[in-house]
Amino acid sequence: MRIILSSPLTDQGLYLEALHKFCPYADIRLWNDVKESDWQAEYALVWKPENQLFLHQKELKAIFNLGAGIDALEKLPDLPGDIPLYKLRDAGMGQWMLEYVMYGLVHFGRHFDHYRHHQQRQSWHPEYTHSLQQRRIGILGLGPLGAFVGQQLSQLGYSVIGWSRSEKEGLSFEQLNGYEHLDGFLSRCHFLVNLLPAKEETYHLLNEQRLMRLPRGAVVISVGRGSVLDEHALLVQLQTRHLRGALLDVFEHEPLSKEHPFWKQDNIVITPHMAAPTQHEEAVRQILGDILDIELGSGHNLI
Ligand code: OXD
Repeated sequence: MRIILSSPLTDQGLYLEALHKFCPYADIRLWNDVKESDWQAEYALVWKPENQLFLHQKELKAIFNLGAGIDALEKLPDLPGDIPLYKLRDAGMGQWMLEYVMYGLVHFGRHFDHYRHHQQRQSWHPEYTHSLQQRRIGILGLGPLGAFVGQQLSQLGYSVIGWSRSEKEGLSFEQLNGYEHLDGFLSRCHFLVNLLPAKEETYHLLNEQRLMRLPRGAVVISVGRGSVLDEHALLVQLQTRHLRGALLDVFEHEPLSKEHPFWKQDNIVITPHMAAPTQHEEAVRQILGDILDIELGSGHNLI
């Protein structure tokens, strides 16, 4: 089996290590090492690769995106449209995402941001709060990660509601589907977790009018793609205190520029797109399983 790997912005050595461990007989090469040659791969494992790769590699049977979001890959002009494209589904990222979301719930839900300010003023000041289980957590986007986070939270006893365009099967929590139910969904979320991908139809989906639908004092946790949120509208809702706070891991433009007003907004917590890093071994395991399915003629996990 011939595999080409191109993930120039990450540690490719970790993928190589996992590939050699689980697939010792495969011929695995880095794009940089073969781009001047005629060597052709059957499978490409990529994360933000050069467009050139797809002009050179003409025998690919499938392309694997080494992440959950395929927005960067889809922007490449020469990404072949006729070769199956796979993305990472959970591959170990779900647990990381869950922990990140739980941090946001506790940080704002239990007023840790206030205590930080109290500490700076040496002020002993316990604050009344609702139990987190009395608040509703809305999961916007029920792909593999959204479904995982929602299921886990609901099993822990939290009140969870999900929204996606079309109905997802096998979920044990309430879901609303379709744009006609989006406003109703938002109006019930004390915590809104954005796990939507970047697509034309999700661009600025959370605009001013929709953010206003959230109950007063709601918290936004954004971990899907930044372009889903109209950042200016979010800032206004946070400044007017219609929204209680936001934990943001993804932004419309990354890295977030030094001038961006989010940095100085006291009720925003910023993290640098680290909520759910790809787990190399789990990712490689999932991909090799998919390759086996393809080789056996039962590949079915297309996007
Ligand atoms: C992903 C990401 O899409 O890291 O997996 O954002």
